[in-house]
Parts: sequence; C-alpha cells; structure tokens
Amino acid sequence: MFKKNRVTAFLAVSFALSLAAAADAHLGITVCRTLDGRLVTGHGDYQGGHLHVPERVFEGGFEQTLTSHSPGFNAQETADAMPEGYTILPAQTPLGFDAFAFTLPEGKTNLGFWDGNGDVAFSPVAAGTTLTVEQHSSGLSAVLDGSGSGAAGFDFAVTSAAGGLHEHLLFSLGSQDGSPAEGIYLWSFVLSMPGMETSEPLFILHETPFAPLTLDLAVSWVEDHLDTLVPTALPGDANGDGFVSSADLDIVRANWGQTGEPGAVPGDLNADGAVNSADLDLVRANWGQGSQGGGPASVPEPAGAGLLLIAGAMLGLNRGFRQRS
Ligand SMILES: [Ca+2]
Ligand SMILES: [Ca+2]
Repeated sequence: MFKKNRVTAFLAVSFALSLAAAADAHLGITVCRTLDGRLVTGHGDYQGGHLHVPERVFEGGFEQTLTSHSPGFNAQETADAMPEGYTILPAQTPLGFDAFAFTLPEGKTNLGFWDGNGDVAFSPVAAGTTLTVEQHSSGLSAVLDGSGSGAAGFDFAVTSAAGGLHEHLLFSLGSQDGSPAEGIYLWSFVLSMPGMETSEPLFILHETPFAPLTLDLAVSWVEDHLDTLVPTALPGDANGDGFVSSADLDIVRANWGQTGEPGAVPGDLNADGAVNSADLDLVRANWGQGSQGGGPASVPEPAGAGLLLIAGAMLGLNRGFRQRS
C-alpha cells in the first residue's frame, strides 16, 4: 500500500514535471489580432489556453554558443479559445518583422546591453557587437549593431489554412574579438502582415550563460519603461529626443536622397522609404515642437531664426545637388 502510494506520487510528480517542461518548450510569442485588425502578441502555449494578451516583452536565453532559438513564434488556430476582443490570424498570409530602434538615455539604438549588476541600466552595445536574426530555411537574416536606426527584417512564416503558425528564428550574438560581454541584450521589432495594422514595438531580452541572474529584473524594467523606450512619435523628430530642432534637420540633410526599407532609413520621417523634401517639410512644420530634457515645452530659438536655419539648409542641399550633377 505504502509502496503503491509512493509509485502513484512519483508518477503524479513526473507527469506534472513533463507538463511543465512541455509548456516551457512551447512558451513563446503568440501572435493574434484585435477584432479591428491590429497585430498583437501575448504569452501562451501555442496549442491553446493560458494566453495572456497583450504582452510586449519576451525573453530567450543564449546557449553557451551564444545562440538561441527562443522565443519562438506561434499562432493559434482556434478562434473560440481566444481571449475576448482578440481573434486568430488570417489564413495563408505571410508574417514579417522589422527591427526597431528604441530610445535609451544615450539616444536611439537597435541593440541595448546591461551587464546585470546594480540597477537596471541599458545602453547601446559596444562597437563591433552584433545580434544576427536569421532563418535557416530561407537564408534570410538581419543584423543589429547598436546603431540608431532600425533594420529591415523579412517575412519568416506563412499562416496555415486555419491561421496557425509555429516558427523559430535563430538569434546569434557576436563581437569583433569573439567574446561579447556577459549580460543581458535587448532588441526590439515590429510584426507586420498584409492587410493588418503593424504591431506595437515588441522587445526581446537575451541573457548570456554567465550573466548575473537578473533577467526577471530586466524584464520588469522594460515592461515599466515602454513609454520611454518607445516615446510617442513626434512628427519631425528625427533623432527621437522629443524635440524638433536643428539636430533633426541635420539628420534629414545628412541622409538626403537615401532610400531603403520604409522606416529603416534615418531621416525618413514619413516612413515612405526615401529622404526628401516631404521629410524636410515635416521638420519645418513641427519646428520647436516638443520639449527638451523632459521639461515643459519650450522653444529655445525664435521661430524666425529657425526658419532662417531651414532656408540655409535648403540652400545647402541645393548646392549639394548642383555639385553632384
Ligand atoms: Ca529631435
Ligand atoms: Ca520620406
């Protein structure tokens, strides 16, 4: 009797453990949408149930090789199992991502780092440190290097006939000297799908194998600081410092004529994939808007001086065109 109870208890425990292991293995980024068509993510088992939406912060540790297949991406196929206000993805539709530059005290970056000691304090990674996001089957990849602009991603999954998906990308950390600093790496991206409103910026934290055990602290910190990491976009604010000034004009000028993935080119303020007079107009129309250093809104330069600056900048640009032609 005693023996049988012990066997039963053992079986119960191992069953519970295997359930927990199965749930962990499949925990990842569950993608769904609001009823009015915005992509939203949550934490949940891809087979259904336990879905918490919306959630924007996810984690995936690095193996000793400084690579990770976590978190994976899932989408459920059963609309009935979705929380109220959310539904499953459309069938046979591609899902893509683009890396997003977020705002830290030092400025915008596409890859942040914290060594895990003391208070949570992310800053852009050291020069030469990169995070590569790649898909083995397609060979497509995107490289984040800590610079202040986003990076074009790629379509990485297509939903099933029932709207589901389950896909893992490979995340690899690298550095020029081959040994990136131990700690926690933070990056951000948006998800997109044809006919759907793009997701809000999402965050993933990856912890190196020998980092201090502070990942939970960092996750909470990111969740608490989403408003500062992703400030509400101010039209014309090219450097994301919350103020439209000559610094923004300089960014538009420095990238004049550049083209690329919409939203990924510095100075492409209207996110149409090109830096041109439409972006300059946004700076001009919003000159002096916002506030510096988080203080009350102020305009340090008289509007007349600002317009003179812009006029000068435009003359400079025109000269640039003549020199090139
Ligand atoms: Ca600015
Ligand atoms: Ca533009």
